[in-house]
Amino acid sequence: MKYTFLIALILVSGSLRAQQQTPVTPEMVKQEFLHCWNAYKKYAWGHDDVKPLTKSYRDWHKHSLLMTPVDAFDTMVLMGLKDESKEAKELILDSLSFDRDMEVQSFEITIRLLGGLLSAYQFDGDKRFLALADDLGKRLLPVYNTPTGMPYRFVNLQTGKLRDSLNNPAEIGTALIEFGTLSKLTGKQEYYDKPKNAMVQLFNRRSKIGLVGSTINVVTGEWTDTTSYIGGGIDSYYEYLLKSWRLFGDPDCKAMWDSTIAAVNTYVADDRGGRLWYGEVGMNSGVRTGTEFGSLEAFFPAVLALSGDMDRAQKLEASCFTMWNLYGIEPEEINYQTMTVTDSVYVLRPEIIESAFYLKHFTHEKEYTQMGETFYRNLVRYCRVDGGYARLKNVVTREQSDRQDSFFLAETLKYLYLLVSQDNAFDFEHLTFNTEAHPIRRTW
Ligand code: DMJ
Repeated sequence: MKYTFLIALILVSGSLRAQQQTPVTPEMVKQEFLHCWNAYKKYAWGHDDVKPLTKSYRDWHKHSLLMTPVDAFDTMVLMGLKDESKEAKELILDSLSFDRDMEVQSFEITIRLLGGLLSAYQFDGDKRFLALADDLGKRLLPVYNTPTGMPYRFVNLQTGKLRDSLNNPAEIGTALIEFGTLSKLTGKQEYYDKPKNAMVQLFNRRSKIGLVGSTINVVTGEWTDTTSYIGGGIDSYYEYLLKSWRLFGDPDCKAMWDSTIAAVNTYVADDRGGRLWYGEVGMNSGVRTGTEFGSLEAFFPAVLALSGDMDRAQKLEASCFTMWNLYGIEPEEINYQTMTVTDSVYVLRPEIIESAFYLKHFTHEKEYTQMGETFYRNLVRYCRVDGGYARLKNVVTREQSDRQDSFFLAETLKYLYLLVSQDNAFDFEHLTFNTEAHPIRRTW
């Protein structure tokens, strides 16, 4: 009896080890995507998101805007999931309407839906995707009607009523990839000019040392929070300066990026004991006010790599991976001075995986595929449930919560799939990903 137990134990631990060493394949990631899509179909069809624990659904507004199908469509195309992309396409074209009397957050709708519809159009060729994008663009455009040209945060899709003049750089400066593409595809110049002007207006309000703060009043143009950093609330402003140059070849964007990144690397970067981090500083003084860094900041190695700064990109991704490994899955935020967790949730974010994908693309180093294997295994282990993938309320206790954002299918699984795929599986050079991982091709 004793021996049988011992042998069983040896066999189980042997097979566990073998399992751990099995390479993670693109097919394995595809199966996880299908697991989520099938849960959406079963429990949330026609709604925005599936709720993975209660196996129900969540809508952002009083009418669904099909967040998950629109956000996930191009991932299906990239994964070669023909049946699934066909059913998502039918659902979108049959039932998505923006003629709704409801207020939406312009930033979220732009990156997820406008970006998703434009890449769907470019991949699929069906003009109805472009017509939907054009209709949405027209309804969002009133946000730019402010004295400064920087947008309000919320707009009613039917009435054009605006709300919330206190905005942040990310929500002000994250629209040119989507609206600029819409402009090129429809020939309507104002789609390019308004978001570009908003970026320029924001850049023009940088401090003497070249930094932006975190909250600005778009009516008066006054900063109401002068903390500068790279994380949520500013993050994709930096990303879009660089990527708009890459996608449109707009020299103003390149000049704004060059000056901004120099200031960020001078003041916000924090090299401590051989590790690179980016914390918080005052935008006017450059004096350090905080040493917090988190899962949103983990997008920065990708941007640094795309700009050609491989040294900082690799160093920063190594720091991000240390953060991930503190508890086997990354917390929302840590204090990198004390290496303690300051916000313990994990909301299925993609950024660290996105950065590993960019680094693997540029360096071809195995280290990044190996990181991908760790990400895959920990995600499956801690977040996978019958109804899809659940957020973690706490990365230390691993307690789950009932939400799966559409970016898990649009970004997290897409970047993971690309990370474990062959280097040449994807035409990286001719595509620019928006901040929600929707790949846009320069066809104009
Ligand atoms: C996504 O919606 C986008 O990547 C955005 O830029 C930041 N937050 C989420 C993912 O974490």
